Amino acid sequence: KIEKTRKGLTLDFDFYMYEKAKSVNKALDKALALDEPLKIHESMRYSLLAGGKRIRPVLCIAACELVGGDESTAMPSACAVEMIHTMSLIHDDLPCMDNDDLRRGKPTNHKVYGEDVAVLAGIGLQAFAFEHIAKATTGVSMERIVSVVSELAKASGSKGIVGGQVVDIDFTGVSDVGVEQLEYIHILKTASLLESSVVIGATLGGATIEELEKLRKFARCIGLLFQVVDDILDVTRGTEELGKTAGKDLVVDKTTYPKLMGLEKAKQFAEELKNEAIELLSCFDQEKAMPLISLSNYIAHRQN
Ligand code: GRG
Repeated sequence: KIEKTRKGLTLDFDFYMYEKAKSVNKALDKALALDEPLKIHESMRYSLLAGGKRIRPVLCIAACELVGGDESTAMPSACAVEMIHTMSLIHDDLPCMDNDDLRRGKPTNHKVYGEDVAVLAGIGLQAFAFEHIAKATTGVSMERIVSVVSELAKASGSKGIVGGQVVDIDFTGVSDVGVEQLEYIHILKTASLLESSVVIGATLGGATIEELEKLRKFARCIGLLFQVVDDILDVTRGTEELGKTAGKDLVVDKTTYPKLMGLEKAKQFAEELKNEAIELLSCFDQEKAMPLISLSNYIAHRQN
């Protein structure tokens, strides 16, 4: 698909995404070798290399390139962001969380390796993410690397995905969750890692404080947009309120944007978030901003 901006600039987005995801997959495969002890590395690699859209690492690389950095400078952190994302998916699928049997079309990690190994694979991925940033990042000042580590640690902790998950669990089954509470959950649970992917890429690329501020706002918009679209897709795919797992006997009582505001208003909200995100990029060179503009459109209109 050829993406065109208001100013008539174009980008072959499918090709862009394909090429970037290919580079990320290659880097992930190389970063996490099948080493001793074999079982844990096999389990970590099983989920890390199981496919996935690779949106977070591509956002990280695109933000780095937008402010003048190279793909290679962002790659170790782009891989780290995907490792944290994979860790959260492994743990999200566990019997004590969502109890899912399938992820990315394959049996979940605990179904293949057992619950004990799956928990450890998540922890192993989290630790390795930070080791990889520290060991493999080159050509960036220590100050910026420390800032990247701090950004990713925050996004994966109690003020990020862990916090979002805990509040989400607390609200499961509660019938009067409001839009503000829903937004709070999703900013932590989903948007924080997407936001940090962009901020980390821009930090590594040498962004100024002003550029970082703009890009953080942009990323928060697309982070929330990602979740609103996820909720809309649940309705349009007909999976809302149904456990995604065949063997699951519980009906998940989950508050979503379409449930709170209706499908049409949720779609309208998604469109507003996308427009706001793209507007926040207007201060950048529009040709260089094309990948992030196209990624915003992709997140808004994705079908999976
Ligand atoms: C132990 C640090 C730690 C965290 C675990 C389980 C948990 C705490 C948090 C859950 C976080 C979670 C699974 C959020 C949902 C995010 C989301 C919308 C995932 C789907 O992302 P996609 O569509 O997936 O990018 P692919 O498969 O394409 O990568």
